[in-house]
Amino acid sequence: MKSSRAAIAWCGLKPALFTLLLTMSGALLATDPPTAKYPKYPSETPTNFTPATDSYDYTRREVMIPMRDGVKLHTIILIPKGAAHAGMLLTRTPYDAKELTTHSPSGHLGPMLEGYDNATDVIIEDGYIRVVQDVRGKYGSEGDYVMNRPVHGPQNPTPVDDATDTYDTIDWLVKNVHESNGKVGTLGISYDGFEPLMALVNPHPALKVSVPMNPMVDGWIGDDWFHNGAFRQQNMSYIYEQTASRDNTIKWWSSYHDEYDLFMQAGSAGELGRQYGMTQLGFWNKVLAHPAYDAFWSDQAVDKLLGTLPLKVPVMLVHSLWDQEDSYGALAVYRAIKPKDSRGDMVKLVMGPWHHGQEIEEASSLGAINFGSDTGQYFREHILRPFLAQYLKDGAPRADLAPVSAFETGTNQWRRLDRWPLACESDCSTKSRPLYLEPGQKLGFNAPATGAAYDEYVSDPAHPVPFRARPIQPVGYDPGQTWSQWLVDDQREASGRTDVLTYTGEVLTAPLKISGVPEVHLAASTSGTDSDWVVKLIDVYPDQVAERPDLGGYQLAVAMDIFRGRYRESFAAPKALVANQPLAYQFALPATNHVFLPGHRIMVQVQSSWFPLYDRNPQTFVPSIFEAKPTDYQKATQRIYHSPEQASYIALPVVGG
Ligand code: PG9
Repeated sequence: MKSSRAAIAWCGLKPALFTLLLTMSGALLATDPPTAKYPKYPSETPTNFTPATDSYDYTRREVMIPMRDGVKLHTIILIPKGAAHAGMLLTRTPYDAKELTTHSPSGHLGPMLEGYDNATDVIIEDGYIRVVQDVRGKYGSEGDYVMNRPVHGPQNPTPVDDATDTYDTIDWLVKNVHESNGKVGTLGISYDGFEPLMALVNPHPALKVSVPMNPMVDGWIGDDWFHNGAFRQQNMSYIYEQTASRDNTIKWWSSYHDEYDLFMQAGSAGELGRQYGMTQLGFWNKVLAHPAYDAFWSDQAVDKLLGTLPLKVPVMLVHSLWDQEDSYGALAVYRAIKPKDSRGDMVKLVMGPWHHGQEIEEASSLGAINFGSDTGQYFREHILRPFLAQYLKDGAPRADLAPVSAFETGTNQWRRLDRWPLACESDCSTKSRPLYLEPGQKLGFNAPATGAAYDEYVSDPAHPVPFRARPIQPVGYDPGQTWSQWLVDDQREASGRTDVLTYTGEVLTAPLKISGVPEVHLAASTSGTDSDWVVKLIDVYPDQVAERPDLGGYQLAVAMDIFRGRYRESFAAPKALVANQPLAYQFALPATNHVFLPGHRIMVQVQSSWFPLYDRNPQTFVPSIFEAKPTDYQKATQRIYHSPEQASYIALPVVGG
């Protein structure tokens, strides 16, 4: 220690600087690393490994395609060996192009593609060149990620969006993939279904067909983020993982087996977001800043956007009748663009008895419900395949498809329809018939004449109604997870609760067919100043079903949704409810194409929470429910009226009624 002090004095240096110099010099004079004295033991991993792919039945190219602003997008191109003049099928995705094209690594293209977002049988059978691209800002692509990037305009000041990126990608593909015939189709599910819609905005001339399946269209009205203003808080994990990192390596976590407990302990969704540090995430902050349907959401509504544009590319919209994620988008776009189809063959609609995206999977059943045939395989082979071929395969015939191919649940039959919701092969009428809630918790087509004016229940935010049986699983598709089936869960779980009103009709003696959008008309009051209303239209199976004992008395929801009361006058301008005053609420349920069979009953359930999928309504009006405080959450007495003066009913789209 003394000598070092002398050394410091001699150098006239400050001690810290002296120590630093000593350390650095030591590093420079250091002997070889310790391993140098060991014998050489070469790594068994080469610096570069080149896969031997001569036996493969496809070639794989990974390219970085430059966009007009210079950003390059990671694109995987899978070309069947010997392909010539082949059509190209493009999917753009925020879910990892590499993962979507290596589901089961193989020398055969089929196993590589078998999995999410590939209609593999169609791709292989018709020899398409498969192109899958990471969207801007995700995984292998450069650039900045913006959730469902709005098109250039009030919500996006840059000159680039998913429409321009699709255009530039197609332009590069037709110039650089010489095995192709210069024709490109685009298809995809969910977010990947949003992309084929973006492709329709100023489409590239080489884009010959677009197949948006279960597309994200309006995140506030009825797709992934809100339904009629009620926030789908279980999707917070998706927002977290999708935006916390470019490659989704920052994973959500939970310290609860039951998601009901996770969300209850937090109180509000805003508080849970704070617990998870989500205010670091741009999209989450935008959600917090826009709880109502303001321009942030309405400017991004893809159906509204496409409704202002000319229709230049044939489109097949694919909708799932039990879509647990995007039950709104496909039909909203259909309503917006069908009127533009002057030729009558540019817009096709397909509706199947599927969960979100089940059309590319085995689909002979969903949960406990069987459909008598593999409806997914039927769709791919007899609807999707000929439709794509007509536009992408040189010399292919015109597809023999009806404007609408709709599976009729209940009877389990595919129907060829001229338009939606006209629900017959012939020109039969679809007439709206009011199905009234009646005293004694009955249901019928006759307006209530006498009896009690209302039924009531207590809605307690401390004990919200679970949207399915607990323990509640997270949103997800991992083995053992049944998120995709929750819309067909047996609703008996709820019908026995005192905070759920259940109205049941008589046993049907003849089939009753509905085809279209059931519309809720509630006369309801709350002792609070805000309230959610959940309405379910249910097919009740006979008390005993000989061939399926497990379906005895099953309560199968054919359409159900939630409406946040503060928006009853305006989605953009929430307003406190007048306590204890019967008020009118009107909202659409998801589309149906269903036959209630003889021996079945119709049921309607009404409740005021659907937890934890949707955040709780404090039932006290606050500026933003994201910021509700524990003391804001108050019990409320809810009344559903069914008097001649204050009738509640569902306008059913009855066919041939
Ligand atoms: N529509 C699906 C989704 C989006 C956002 C949250 C959760 C699910 C999807 O793109 O898979």
